[in-house]
Amino acid sequence: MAKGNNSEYRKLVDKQYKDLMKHCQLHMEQVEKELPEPKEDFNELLKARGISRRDFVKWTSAMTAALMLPPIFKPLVAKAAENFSRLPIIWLHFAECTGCSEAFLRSSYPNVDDILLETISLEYHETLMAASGYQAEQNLEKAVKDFDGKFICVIEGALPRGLNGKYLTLGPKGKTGIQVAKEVAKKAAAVVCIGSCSCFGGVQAASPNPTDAASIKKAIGVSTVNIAGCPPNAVNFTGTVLHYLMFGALPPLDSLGRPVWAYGKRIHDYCERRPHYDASEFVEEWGDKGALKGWCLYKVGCKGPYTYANCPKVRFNDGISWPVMAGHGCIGCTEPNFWDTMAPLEKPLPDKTYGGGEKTVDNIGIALTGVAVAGVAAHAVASGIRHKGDK
Ligand code: FSX
Ligand code: SF4
Ligand code: F3S
Repeated sequence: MAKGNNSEYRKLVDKQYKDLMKHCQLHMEQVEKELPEPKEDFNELLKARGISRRDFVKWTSAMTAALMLPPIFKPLVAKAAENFSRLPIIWLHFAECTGCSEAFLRSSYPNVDDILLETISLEYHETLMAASGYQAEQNLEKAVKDFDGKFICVIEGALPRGLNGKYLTLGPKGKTGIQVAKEVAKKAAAVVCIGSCSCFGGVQAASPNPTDAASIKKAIGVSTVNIAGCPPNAVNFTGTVLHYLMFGALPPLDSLGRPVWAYGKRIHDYCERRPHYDASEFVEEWGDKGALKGWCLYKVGCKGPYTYANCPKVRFNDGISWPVMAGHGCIGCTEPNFWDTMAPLEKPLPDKTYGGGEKTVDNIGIALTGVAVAGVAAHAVASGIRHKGDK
């Protein structure tokens, strides 16, 4: 490209980022006017938990980059973190193991993401709240009414559709999960599914699926943002909420409703064992010489070549490790129907799956990338975000 064209292009991009920043600043001013005051001062909380200003600045840089924003957005990411606890959240549980909430709540020492999750304004969360029975139901009804059109509905767990939804009933009035999900979702600004059960059906929907369990989208017909994983990484949830707070819009999603910033690449593309895959150095059985040397786990069933997620980049347990680093192959837990489609979990998929075996792994990746990218939704507005007063 000619030099002149380059500088024109640069000017255009700079202008677009400046406009986006302006939009973001105006939106956050509105958030500060419209949403309740934060219950605790975020900066005080960081200090009390021993997180230095330097650590927070480091976290801000990492989160800005993870959200695919240029560094000029760092102060805005920091501001959104300060406002995190203003956003009202109603957190519903259906057919699941509660591993997702557990994964979010348990950490050996607090980092910034943990503190964000601790301060989150949970208007209703069945596992954590003290209320039960009628009182719990009243709390839910009140929260939906008070924050109509402004709250985020977070859902863990699939919805059983068999017996007219009666495999799963809740509360003293014996409402089905489907009824509760419909009532709450229609008043929410956005529905965020946490974990592969609510995103895609998960283990409940695995064959033979006796309760006819399904994802929230399939069961009640709403658009959902899918933070996939069994359990998912807390960072993928906090980043998505920060994006919403900053822009009043959800981040771009792939064809399966997963935020592209977190699920846009394959495990296989980021994996630290990848050089061994390329050199055909494989673990052949558990505990062999290759296992001791940290070779590729493809032949003992790693499904990293078929799986979209950022696990190698963000890792789990305060960034300490992730499944492949710990020595087991990825089981594909961020993909739909992985219990059925990725089985057997400790063997490579048969050659006919995706049209080929080991030799065609990279072609599979290219084909899957095509599918994911083709479905990237234009932007948040198209993702079903609703503001009060919108029709
Ligand atoms: Fe499912 Fe989450 Fe796996 Fe468990 O709530 S995604 S079974 S970790 O707990 O829903
Ligand atoms: Fe890593 Fe698995 Fe790919 Fe091997 S097959 S490089 S272990 S993701
Ligand atoms: Fe799941 Fe594979 Fe990550 S099993 S946690 S997507 S490494």
